[in-house]
Amino acid sequence: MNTASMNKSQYYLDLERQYGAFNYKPLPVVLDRGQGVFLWDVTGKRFYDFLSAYSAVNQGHCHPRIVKAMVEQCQKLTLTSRAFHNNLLGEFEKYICNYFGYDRVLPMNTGVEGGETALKLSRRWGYEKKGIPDGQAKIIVAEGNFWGRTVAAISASTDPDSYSGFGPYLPGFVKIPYNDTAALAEAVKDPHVCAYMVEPIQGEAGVVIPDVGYLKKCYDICKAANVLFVVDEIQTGLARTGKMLACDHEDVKPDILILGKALSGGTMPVSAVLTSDEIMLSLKPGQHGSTYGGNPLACAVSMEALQVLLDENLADNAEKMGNILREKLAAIQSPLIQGVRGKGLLNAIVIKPYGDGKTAYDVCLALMENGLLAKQTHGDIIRFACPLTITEEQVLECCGIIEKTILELA
Ligand code: IF1
Repeated sequence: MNTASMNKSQYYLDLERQYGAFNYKPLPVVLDRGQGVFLWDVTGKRFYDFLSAYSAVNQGHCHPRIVKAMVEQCQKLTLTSRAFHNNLLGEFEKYICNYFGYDRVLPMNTGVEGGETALKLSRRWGYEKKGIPDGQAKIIVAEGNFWGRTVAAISASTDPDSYSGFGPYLPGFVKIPYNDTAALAEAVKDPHVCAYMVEPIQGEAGVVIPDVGYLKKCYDICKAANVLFVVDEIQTGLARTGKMLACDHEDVKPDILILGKALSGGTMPVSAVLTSDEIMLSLKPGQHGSTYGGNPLACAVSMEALQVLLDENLADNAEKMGNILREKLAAIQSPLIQGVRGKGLLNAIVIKPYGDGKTAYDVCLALMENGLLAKQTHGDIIRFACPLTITEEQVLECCGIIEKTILELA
């Protein structure tokens, strides 16, 4: 970044340094515009977005249809709270339940609120339907899981960066290895277990893909043991992996489905928990909720964001573009790249530390200089997750940028 650019950006960086919390270490780029697969910084430099705000911008930045829906609803009614009805919540509920084939939906805002909702529904079902003694319900989670930053979510975490220094933790989580059906089969024998909550692909862990058939086996094990199969599709869902849901690759239908992120096309926090009458109707008035949950603005935006996924065949595009991306990345001849993996447009490369201890973060800095934004996770892994609207020509250009950057480094 040249001096002029750095000075313009520095003003913003300094404000954050002066007034903000340092709970992230962002790349030194200050963005002020996004459209489709592109982002621009305050100096006018254009970047390909290869993070999509952690898969929240599947439909591309500021998608015109989603923005239009938002602007129109914004001028009518944005929030009523659930103390009163409004003319959009029922329409949204019917639309999304038919879209994914579930009886009922409970709308929330952030993804972690979706996870918390699923956890409470699972426990309530465990007490009322499975007969687990009150207060004794356990939920199985996989090592390497990430479903947010609340005390419950970090209590389920096996990543010290997520949980250390925030105790005491919520009891009732049983941690088993990911991609290990034998461990699950053993864990579900505990009669106090009400659910297994799992990601179809572990995003934060570094795009960890389980064996083919893992989800189906987990489903069967849970069914046989009268344990709910709860799937967190907040990052893998909504066409990201080449199917509408990652579970669709194995024709598995979770008992409880959790959605978030791209549910609003990257415009505002919207999450949703979908399940059956039996499970959802265990919640009685006043037992769960949120000020903004199911607000009319979120309903209008989400219906449009979901319709765009279908109308633009974004799952098929993710499948096709992901295959091209992985093929090109795997062909890069460099000792830096230790591996390429992914499904659809949720991909990652594993970078071998190089030079004088340079890591994946340094590769991200170099990619940024060459006009592509991506972020490392867990030190040596760079996640590549561009908007699903990307064209073949753009994918090829991005592969050229990645290859050029990698070859320049070593
Ligand atoms: C951060 C990670 C990704 C998620 C899954 C639930 C949530 C997330 C599978 C919670 C959120 C975000 C959170 C953000 C960075 C990002 C992230 F690196 F943290 F883990 F994507 F991989 N389930 N993931 O991925 O949704 O409450 O954030 O809306 O906290 O650093 P949220």
